Amino acid sequence: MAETDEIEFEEKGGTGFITLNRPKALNALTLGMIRAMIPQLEAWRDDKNVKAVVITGAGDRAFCAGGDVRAVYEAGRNGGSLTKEFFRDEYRLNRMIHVFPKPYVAVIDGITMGGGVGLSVHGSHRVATEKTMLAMPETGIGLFPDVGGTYFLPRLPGRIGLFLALTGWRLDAADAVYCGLATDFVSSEGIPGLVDAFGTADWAAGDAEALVDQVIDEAKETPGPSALAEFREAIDRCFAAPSVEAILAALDAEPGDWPAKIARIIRKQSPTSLKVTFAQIEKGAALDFDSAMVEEYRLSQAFMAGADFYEGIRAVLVDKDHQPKWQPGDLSAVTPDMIEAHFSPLGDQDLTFA
Ligand code: QUE
Repeated sequence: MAETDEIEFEEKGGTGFITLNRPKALNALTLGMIRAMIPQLEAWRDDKNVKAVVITGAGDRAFCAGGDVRAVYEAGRNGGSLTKEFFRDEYRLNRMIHVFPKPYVAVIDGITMGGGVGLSVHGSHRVATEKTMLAMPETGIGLFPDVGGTYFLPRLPGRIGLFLALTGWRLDAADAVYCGLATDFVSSEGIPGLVDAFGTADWAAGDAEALVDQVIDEAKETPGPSALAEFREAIDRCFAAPSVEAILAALDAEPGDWPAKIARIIRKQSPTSLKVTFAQIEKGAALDFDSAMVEEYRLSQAFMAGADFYEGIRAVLVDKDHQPKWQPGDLSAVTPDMIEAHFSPLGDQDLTFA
């Protein structure tokens, strides 16, 4: 039994079911949920009677809206240890999903942001629905796209990863499948049937991976055309520029309403977040998964020591005025030394994997 009712685990017919159970908070991920999920995944990994894991969110709005950044914000203001512990254990959980040896199916039937992407994208299967709204919006709260973003964003097609990272652009199911962030589309109405099918599957029939593919294939539909695909050429052109400033100049020079809208969005984000994120995604292309997570932990601790995360959470989640006053307020004031300092090793505080 888990010690928290914020997350539920159930084993049924060879499948381990995880339910994120904070529907009023859009299933935002708490340290307690992370700490309950890690040993449960270890147990299911080692239990030969468990053939696959399925993770869903309770309620009808969200898979998972992100990490419980409000609690991290409170800890950071009060000298609490959650600023260290939350990211450490969250990234360890992301890695555990990445190396999980059995099918891991995330049903992203609703809002899936930040930490929610980290609970889904590293698994073998991500099922999107018409309610899916997927984003990495961290530059808008003075943070950076973590939970493995260092690894998965540079590996998306073309320059889409950097585009998502700098803008926090919201993807629908068709966009998410187009990018590869989702693997399949099933209508929301078909989800209960899909989940039931995992609980009643005949795993004796053979290979678990093949059976999971077959269960999903029987439920899947086509998500329709991706709106993002239409802007792919402009994204690849503009986001290939060699700096955040150069990307903005390229967007300003591009004809049409869409590039202007994208430039407006980027100009609202934290300048520090933008420049560190640009460097993060560039460096991440060459990093293996574990090195990417070690680097992310360094970044998380640098952001906890800065100002913009607290201002971002204040503006977006506490006061909800959506008028953050970033420090510095201009891209030109964020120097190369300031950016590089975010990547400094933490010595005996560096992230390790037990
Ligand atoms: C960026 C984010 C998050 C966000 C909004 C952003 C995030 C997050 C939440 C969130 C939303 C609703 C809740 C909650 C948290 O919002 O990570 O507890 O009820 O968790 O712009 O990264």
